[in-house]
Amino acid sequence: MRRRMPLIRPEYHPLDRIPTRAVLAAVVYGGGACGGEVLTVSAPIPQLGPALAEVWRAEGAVTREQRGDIEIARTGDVLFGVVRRGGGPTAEITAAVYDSIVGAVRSAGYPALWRIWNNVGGINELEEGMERYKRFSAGRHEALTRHGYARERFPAASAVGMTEPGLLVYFLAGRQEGKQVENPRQVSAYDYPPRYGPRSPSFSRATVVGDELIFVAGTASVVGHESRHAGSAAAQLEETIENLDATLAAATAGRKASAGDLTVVKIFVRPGTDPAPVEDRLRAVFPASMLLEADICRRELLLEIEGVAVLPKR
Ligand code: 3EB
Repeated sequence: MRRRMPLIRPEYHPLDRIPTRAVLAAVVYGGGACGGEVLTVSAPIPQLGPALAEVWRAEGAVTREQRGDIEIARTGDVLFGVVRRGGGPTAEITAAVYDSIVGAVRSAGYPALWRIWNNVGGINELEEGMERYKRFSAGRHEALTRHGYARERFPAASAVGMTEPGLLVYFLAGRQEGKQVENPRQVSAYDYPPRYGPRSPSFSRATVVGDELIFVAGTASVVGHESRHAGSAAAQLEETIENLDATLAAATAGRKASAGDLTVVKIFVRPGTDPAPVEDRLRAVFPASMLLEADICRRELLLEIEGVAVLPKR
């Protein structure tokens, strides 16, 4: 029995062997990407392990185009976009970037935002007395809600630092709506109290697309709305795995997916946190993962994990 190809399928490949056929786009972390046949995002986030590229495979002809400041590659079903902005007042540049994203996906006919990756330079630094992540959150909230993307339509997302200033955002959108999923162990990020910023973070814990693709947001050691296990990477890892399990269980009612079902797992470790004590556990749960070094949006969080589950079609 042949399994039908999902709308899109993410894979990791060694950096020097990125395929070019049936590829929508690729993301190279830590530098080394160059232009070419395939839309390739170079994300300035160092990898700690063997250099891998994230490759988004899709069937059908790929169209490449520019809409405003968004660079796009799309098939008939799925749109991958990327936008980069230098430094500037973070709330304002974030709102402008999100205005562009919404404008591009709507005008191209792929209005369903599935998954957004946000890389924010100096994410934990103060900008005029307020942490940059909070300013980013405010700008994102302002733009998304103004365009009618609110609460249940917020996409799964992640927001981590990068080694260059400014904002780098890449995303997947589609013609068909995804179903946003929350984690019963956590307060929805869009309901976080104001201590985490004047506007709560506008993202969902996961987006399920077509019953087979689950985009799991950046997940950390947060229970309710509070960070747990400050100072212990090992304890934060266990809490994070429980959160991934809970989100995947909620996303797959009855099918019982769990953290071990994730592919293209990215493990972000805060600079200065030694990954050695958690490496065995990471390898056991996430055998084919990418280990990266990046600031995470709350200072006390030492690691954050994300991934995509591709389930067999029913
Ligand atoms: C958390 O659970 C941890 O602002 O887009 C995770 C994933 C986190 C996405 C975002 C933030 C974001 O609140 C931080």
